[in-house]
Amino acid sequence: MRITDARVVVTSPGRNFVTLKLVTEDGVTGVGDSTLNGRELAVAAYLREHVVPLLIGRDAARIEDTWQYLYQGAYWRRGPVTMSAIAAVDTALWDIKGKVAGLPVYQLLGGRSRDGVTVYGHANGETIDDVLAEVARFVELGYRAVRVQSGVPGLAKTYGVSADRMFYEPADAAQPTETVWSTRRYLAHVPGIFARVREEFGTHLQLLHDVHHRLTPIEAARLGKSLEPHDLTWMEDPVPADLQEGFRLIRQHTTTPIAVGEVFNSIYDCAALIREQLIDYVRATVVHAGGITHLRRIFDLAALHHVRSGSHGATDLSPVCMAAALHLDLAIPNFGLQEYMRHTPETDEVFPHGYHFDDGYLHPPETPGLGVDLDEEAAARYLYNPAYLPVNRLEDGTVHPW
Ligand code: EZ4
Ligand code: CO
Repeated sequence: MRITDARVVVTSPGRNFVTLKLVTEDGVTGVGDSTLNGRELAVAAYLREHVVPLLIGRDAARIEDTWQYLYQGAYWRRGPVTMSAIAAVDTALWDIKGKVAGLPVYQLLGGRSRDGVTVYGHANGETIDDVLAEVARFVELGYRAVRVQSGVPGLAKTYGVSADRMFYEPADAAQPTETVWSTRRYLAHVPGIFARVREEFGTHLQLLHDVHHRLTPIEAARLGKSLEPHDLTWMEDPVPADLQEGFRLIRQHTTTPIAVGEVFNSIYDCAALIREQLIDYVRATVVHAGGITHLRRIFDLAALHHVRSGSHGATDLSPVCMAAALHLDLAIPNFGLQEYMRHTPETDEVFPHGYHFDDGYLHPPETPGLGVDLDEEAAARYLYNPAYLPVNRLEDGTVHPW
């Protein structure tokens, strides 16, 4: 079954997305997400100029072979642009295989290992009262796990705390917004927030916190220790994992579990972290880590070392990525949690999908393939709109050095 057409669609229904749609000679289609927040057009060009010409005429049934062909064949290995492009092809081929087999993709991955995929939502607020109200709202919606981010007194704007509660969007301007950071103010404030949240909501609710790579290892160790009484499910991205050995230092000092990996694009980004059991959750995703094929490889390595999955699922990961993630989450033995931020109605219109939220769980659809599509007519109505993530500076004006 040959691939006869491959279309790269850039659309901006509220935010930018890049999607690949493959078509086979017998008219079966498959979709894959390749959105790379703030660098979208680099991936679109990589696909259009360097991948699409290689796909036409290839056998759509050969998923692993195509992955190796694009990865080994590029010569230039890894990197977010390459791996997001390969991810889109891989995801679309799994979608096609499911449709041809008449099975949802999770069945091709070994079938379900659980009843539903536990997701966590984002409770953001400037003040403690805002935060408590937001956590309450997620609890009422049925969430079993909530990420808690708050404003920091003395800082004008904190990454992860949005003006628009329901559809949080950090890529907010055509020139990056500049924000000011203070580790002293942050470390002094965060533990008190979690003390209040635990007081109000008890011990059963799973709580998470995202540090967004802002600390050094010893500062992260101190934060982890100060959060131990509040029993977090994880402390996310305490330091950037460019320095994998930095996590050894954090581990020596705290039992607060650690999650990292939303910027990873390869198993080699986390091989040492996993083998040395320096983390508890790996947050790599279908779209940025080479598709279902490569992410499955990362999760299998993680399972050997008692590390769970905890995939990134912010709004810049399209419903195509979310659907693919849910099939994988449902099938693997070492699933931990899945991040879930609701998309806007405009995004949902462009990407009709059958996954649904119920009582704290997401469920992938039972339809063949991924159960998500790209409505190309609707997509054409939303033109690309340049938007960048903010740049962070210290109080003296230095660009945050890690
Ligand atoms: O910063 O998706 O855990 N979620 C996050 C997100 C990411 C954005 C980057 O594109 O940290 O808000
Ligand atoms: Co994060």
